[in-house]
Amino acid sequence: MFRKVLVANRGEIAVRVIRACQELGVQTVAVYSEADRRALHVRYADEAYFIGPPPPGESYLRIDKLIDVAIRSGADAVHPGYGFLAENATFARAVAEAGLTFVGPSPEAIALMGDKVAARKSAQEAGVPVVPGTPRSLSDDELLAAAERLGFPIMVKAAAGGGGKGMRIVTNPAELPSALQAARREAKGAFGDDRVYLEKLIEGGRHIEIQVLADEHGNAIALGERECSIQRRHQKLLEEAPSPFVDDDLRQRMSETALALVRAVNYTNAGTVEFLVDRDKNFYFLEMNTRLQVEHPVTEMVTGVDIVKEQLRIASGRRLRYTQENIRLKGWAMEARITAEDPYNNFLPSTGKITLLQEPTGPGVRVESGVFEGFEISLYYDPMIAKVIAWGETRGEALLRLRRALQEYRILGIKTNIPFHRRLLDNTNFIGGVYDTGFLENTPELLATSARHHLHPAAIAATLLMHQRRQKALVLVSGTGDRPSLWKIAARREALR
Ligand code: MV4
Repeated sequence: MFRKVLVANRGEIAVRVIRACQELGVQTVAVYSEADRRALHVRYADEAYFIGPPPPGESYLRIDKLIDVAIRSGADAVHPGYGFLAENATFARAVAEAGLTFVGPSPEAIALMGDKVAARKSAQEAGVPVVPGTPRSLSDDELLAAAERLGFPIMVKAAAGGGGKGMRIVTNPAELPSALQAARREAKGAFGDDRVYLEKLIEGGRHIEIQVLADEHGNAIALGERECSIQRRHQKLLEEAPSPFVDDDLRQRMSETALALVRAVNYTNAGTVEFLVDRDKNFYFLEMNTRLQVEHPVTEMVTGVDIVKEQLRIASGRRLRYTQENIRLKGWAMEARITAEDPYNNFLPSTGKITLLQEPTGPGVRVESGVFEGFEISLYYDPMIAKVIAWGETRGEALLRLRRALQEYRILGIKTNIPFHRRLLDNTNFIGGVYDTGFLENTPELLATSARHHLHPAAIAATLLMHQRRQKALVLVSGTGDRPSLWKIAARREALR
């Protein structure tokens, strides 16, 4: 195992990686910008080094400074967390060239999966279903012809993109030229690469991803799926594992498909294969994320696998400690991403000093936080300040625990999206597991500022119990306030699709 690991990140994920190192007896080195002098990751690490001004381009994204600190501190490995340089092949290569180990996949795998057109091709060659689309980067004229063949609506995507950046939906041929121009401009600005490709638009799909782990000895396992359809402008807000939509057969097929891709590209370490799943349970490869993901805890809670420790073990050359047969899903987990954003003002980022903070705890509740009372939230970094993850034996118990935890959460000084999450957890379609990637857009009442009431926990529990027994989607007609006598539960006619 490594002696000392440099954590090239900040916030809750830096804290998460430091904790894993501590449990393995590995020393930790934090880096921090001017804005993070008092940050939690600096306090928890064994050593901390100042790397520059608050803008990421002058600190957390400075490969030269990070490598310099790694060498000066005597670290033998670097963990990138997520975001920043986590999927930067140049950084992974620079770490290796400095004689250190990058805790993640090879630079080649990062580069291959970072090129979305090349990733699509690899997937196709491995027998992984992809959305019908263009096979390589084409000129605008070729794209126009290809679009006619594919049929509308289509999606324009950036070859260097991912995560929804540079994406455009086009519903008819007349819109295509301007959409191509806009997508190319956006892609050029964001990635320095204006190549785009087309895919047929899959409507009403769910965003479901498979977590994988692969060691450097040819062993690879899948840790089940995460349901990530609750998103706003390609930012995930809440994730759960397993997915309410996925049955054992679909899970097995998606897992085997994800592992086929892992083997085909000689992928190592932790990774995530993203799929779009349509109403008929057809699934299509979207992209592969070559990093530890924000939502990894829900998988940890239902599998019992510590993904970050496993990353460190794999990077140090050890064999996987699990075979596929060892992986059993137990219970349910749900994660709410807590952001310093005002849900009632278009999710405007909120800044300022946290003047009071009481984080939730208790049975089945895990909080991954990067903040403390007195910490100043700035505009320099991602607004996500913490994640609350609830585990339960059933989906209902996980949901009720998350609800209870968000009720306990006290945070003053900044605005957060906690009230939004509390509404979401009271939405009957969400409670029934009936949602797709269009859910937030199609459910404007989640953002209403009018007075609101909360459902009674027992009403939710009853809804879920009925749902579970009958395998039907149930809709809670009423059941608000503290008067259980008001419950009325109506069975929806159609089975949960
Ligand atoms: C799609 C799609 C539908 N059809 N591609 C979004 C992020 C990136 N990983 C790929 N994404 C999507 N690609 C085709 N051909 C739907 C999404 C998508 C999405 C689209 C609009 C609004 C929310 C979304 C959430 C997840 C995925």
